[in-house]
Amino acid sequence: MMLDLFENYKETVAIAPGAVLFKGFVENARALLGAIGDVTARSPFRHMATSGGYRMSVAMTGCGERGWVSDKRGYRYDPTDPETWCPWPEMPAAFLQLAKEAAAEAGYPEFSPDACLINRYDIGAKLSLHQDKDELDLTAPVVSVSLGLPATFLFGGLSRNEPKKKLRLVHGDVVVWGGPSRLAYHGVSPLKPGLHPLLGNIRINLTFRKTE
Ligand code: MD3
Ligand code: FE
Repeated sequence: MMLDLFENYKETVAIAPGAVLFKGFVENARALLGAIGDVTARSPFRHMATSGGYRMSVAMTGCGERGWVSDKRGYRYDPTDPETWCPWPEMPAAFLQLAKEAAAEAGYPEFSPDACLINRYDIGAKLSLHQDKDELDLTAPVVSVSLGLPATFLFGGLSRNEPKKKLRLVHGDVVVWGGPSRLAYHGVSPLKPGLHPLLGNIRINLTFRKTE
């Protein structure tokens, strides 16, 4: 049937200088979901507090050498999960392979992430406009992987008030954020209700980083 052609539709879209979107890049979402299950069995999702003391609507966990931690003391990468007092779970091989493949395709063949932040969006969860600048090596890109329900992603410039582009990120999309886009302000609009065949009523985003 002709529709089979669209089953794993792939396309590369340049979104901004240094930022490239690979639509349909994820080929085995089930393997990623299994790996997410392994990680969250040891370091469960939790709602961290912002430095201002607010509960984040996005639930987070992580894996790899370090995890991103937020509390009243501020934001940082920590080798210990503050909830379990244990090291973060090891980065699953399927995670590392996907992140390296996408980075290489975008022109970063040396990219070797030491941390993966896992964000879970329930309906209504959002991520306010921010920059990712807690990593020491800002020449390394960030690789992001979208799974589950679609999200409206906001993408601005190097200062908070520059005009923002809206981008719809759907299940299977992978974005490599490098070069001038690495320090761009970005955020995610409140997740709209829906039901994804594999993930149900959530969105999961993986972000791979080189933190040191
Ligand atoms: C652009 N996550 O975890 S992914 C984050 O969908 C974060 O969960 C969002 O922003 C999410 O920090 C957005 C896209 C993304 C991730 C990191 C970036 C875009 C980025 C870092 C620099 C520039
Ligand atoms: Fe971010």
